[in-house]
Amino acid sequence: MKDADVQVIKNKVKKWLAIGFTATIASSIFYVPTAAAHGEKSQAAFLRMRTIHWYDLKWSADSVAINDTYSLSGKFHVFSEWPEAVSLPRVSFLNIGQPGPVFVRTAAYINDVFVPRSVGIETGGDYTFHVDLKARRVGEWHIHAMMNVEGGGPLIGPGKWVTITGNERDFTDKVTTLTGQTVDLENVNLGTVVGWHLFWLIIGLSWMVWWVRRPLFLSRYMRIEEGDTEGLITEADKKAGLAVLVGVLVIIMYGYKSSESEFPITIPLQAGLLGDIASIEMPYKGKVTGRVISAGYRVPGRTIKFKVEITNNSDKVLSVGSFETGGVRFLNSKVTKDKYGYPEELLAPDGLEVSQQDIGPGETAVIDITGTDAAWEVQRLADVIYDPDSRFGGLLFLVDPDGNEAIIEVGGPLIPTFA
Ligand SMILES: [Cu+2]
Repeated sequence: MKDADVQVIKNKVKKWLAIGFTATIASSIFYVPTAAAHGEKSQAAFLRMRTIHWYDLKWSADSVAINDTYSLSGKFHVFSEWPEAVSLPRVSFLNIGQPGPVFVRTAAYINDVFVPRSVGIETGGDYTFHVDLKARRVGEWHIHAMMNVEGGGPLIGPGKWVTITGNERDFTDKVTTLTGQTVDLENVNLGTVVGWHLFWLIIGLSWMVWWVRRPLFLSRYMRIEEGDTEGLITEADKKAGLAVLVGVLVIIMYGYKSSESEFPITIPLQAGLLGDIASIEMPYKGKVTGRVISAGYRVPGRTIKFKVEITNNSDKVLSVGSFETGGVRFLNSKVTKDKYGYPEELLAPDGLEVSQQDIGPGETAVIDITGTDAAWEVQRLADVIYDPDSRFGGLLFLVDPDGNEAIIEVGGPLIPTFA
């Protein structure tokens, strides 16, 4: 290569380094992080639409004080046509999506079964859940329902903002053990942990200081090289070594004995799968069926459309009330109103259009259903165009005159149109 060529390359490298450097500095100055999305938007749309459907969600308050109880409850449906990319939910953990323990979880239930451990849930089933939390950190937090599936990862449900007020120092997390003591989990045995670690650290450091106070490397190295090791380890060193050896063993034994006598009753960590939980019996089960004939969405666009054949074998008139997918709820405002203050960014109060609203007893109807809202785009469900499996899944809620809901699972190939 000629010198001139080398110079050109060098200049190019310099130029790109300068651009990269400027961009890095600029982005770190101008980038103001906002906590708007919390992981779910970046997940593949088809995964969000075909795994867990959360509904009837109730966040108990908009604002709570430190130490107050707050709860998130509702139901979830495990989609039948579970995607291959996620292991079946045989080992699942009901979690809460929050930025660290801003709340502590005091209890969690699926179908009234206490679930501090993982459980198995069945595809196609519906479950109720309830998580009790206790406010711990002051601030505004976005709290999500969430299911962790082994071999699949986090399946994040809808999140809602809640404010915690008060004084963080007042936070306590008291539990009473089976031995009758009441302890505060926030700081239980913290002094003991810190004390023992400091103690051993000091012993270790003292042992080093004992040696380091004399010239350490070069002089000792040279004397060993010359074979003149006389006096490198003195009688006092040997005594100190023996004292430390015996002392350490004695202190370990003492520590063991004293903690044994202070805590005579201890148990190993309680772990293991809690087994499968049976799903709840749903009203209208087996009496109402739906079959998607075709489905599509426009790119770019904010609309999902599908044609579904619904058969109503019940003895009531059923009206199409809402459609839910990936946490976004499209409501037919003539039938369904939001009851519990669903997160605004996920709610389309008037986003559902139907070609036929009511289905009489014994009737089979083919209905065109259109869900339109910015949420389809903002929640990046429209990004299903980038997914390797262009299929959707969702729940269609039909309402009888008494307000009971028949829930139909809908899903199938979702074909984009570009015109
Ligand atoms: Cu969030």
